Amino acid sequence: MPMWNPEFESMERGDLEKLQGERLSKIAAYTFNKIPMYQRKFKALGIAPDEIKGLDDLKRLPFTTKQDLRDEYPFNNFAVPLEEVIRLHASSGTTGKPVVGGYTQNDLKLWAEVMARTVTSCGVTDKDVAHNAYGYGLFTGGLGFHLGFQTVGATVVPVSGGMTRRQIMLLEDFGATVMTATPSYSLVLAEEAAELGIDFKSRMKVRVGIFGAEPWTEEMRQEIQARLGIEAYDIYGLTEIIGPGVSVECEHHNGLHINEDHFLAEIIDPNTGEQLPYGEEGELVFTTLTKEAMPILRYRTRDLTVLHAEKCACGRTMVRMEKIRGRSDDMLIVRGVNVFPSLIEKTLLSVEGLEPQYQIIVDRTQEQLDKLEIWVEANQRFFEPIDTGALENLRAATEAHLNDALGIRAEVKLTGPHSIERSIGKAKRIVDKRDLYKG
Ligand code: DLL
Repeated sequence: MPMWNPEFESMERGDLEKLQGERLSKIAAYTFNKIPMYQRKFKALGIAPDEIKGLDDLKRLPFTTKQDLRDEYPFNNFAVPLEEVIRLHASSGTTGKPVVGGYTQNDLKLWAEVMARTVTSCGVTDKDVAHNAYGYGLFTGGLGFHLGFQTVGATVVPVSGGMTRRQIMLLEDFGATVMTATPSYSLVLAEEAAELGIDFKSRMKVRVGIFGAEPWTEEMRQEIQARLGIEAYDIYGLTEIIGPGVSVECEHHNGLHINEDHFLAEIIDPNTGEQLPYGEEGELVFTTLTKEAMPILRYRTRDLTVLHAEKCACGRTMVRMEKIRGRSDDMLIVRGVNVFPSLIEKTLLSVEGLEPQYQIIVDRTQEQLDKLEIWVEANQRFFEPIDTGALENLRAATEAHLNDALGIRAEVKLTGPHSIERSIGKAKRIVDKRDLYKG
């Protein structure tokens, strides 16, 4: 499969590291000179920007957290005056103030470049019709993909999220060959098609799906590929760094290549902040090397993964990150036991008779004990007519599987088709009612 920019995407690692080192020393000086927050951080650590000479000095630089950005809300962490900022985006943050992203003309050119690399990596060309169901608006998904498709010359359909029934019509009538959405919304589209009596696999021309913006397991990929009859690619990104375009899979699906000439990645131990070597799991941290409006040093994403630096069979030399394993702040602690939502998803998808629609509910009983409930939809066939015996067997089997996998007791509630709320963007899979009791 071709690359959009082989000069950089398959650069010798030695040359790449040299380039990264030069860019790092420039961006350290730039952030220090332009952003008061970084001036304070450098001073607190007792370092001067001219001490940052290359990649080896990365670990001396200060971290940036989401809270740091909130403290500078909305524009205090911008390195340029607002006249030079030509676009704003914001994260969907459900609590408190959102994180803002600002872009200069050059930042939008950079975004177009990394998104063109991204869609090319998934096999998209100017011959494709791209149905873009990521939300357009403050969320970076819609407009980020729009820029990428436009840059490679694909025919982009800026449908955004929602009006699912109409999307099915447009997917068919416009002959989309590529679709983009959150993985959970791709299943909503599949479900709506089925309800309309349309066999997605045979009626639609869609060949490729590019899915991200929320965690999804390998099992979920298999489920989506089987239901839609497409090849599904994982894409990762975040508002703080640029939006989508940070990393994406290639045709080998063995990790997501990071656009490392622009976004320098490291893995740290989330408890100590120490850098970890390639191959070890930890928190993903990014430094932007070329951004103008909102350069960021060592941003702590809270996303957990592993980096691999061996060259990929596709020819790209950029490091690969494994599929995100979870977020350090998403991990549930139930009765003192760590529970990863991704493990729940994996387990549920391995049980025949369940649908890929679930919600995890954590609550506290009167005895102050944590209670873990998993609501999951059972296949329609159990309800026409309702077969309570079979449902009870399925429930018990699911509970046994979960208890084995998690090591603690989870109560399973099987629900009927469509009973769990569908989302057009990021799915809300976890409801932690214990939050209600916090002061
Ligand atoms: O979700 C940007 C994006 C748009 C990525 C479209 C991919 C496609 P935010 O709204 O700022 O930005 O959310 C960023 O979402 O820190 C991860 O926790 C999560 N996330 C994003 N992509 C993935 C993925 C966009 N492929 C946060 N797998 C990140 C798992 C993901 N989690």
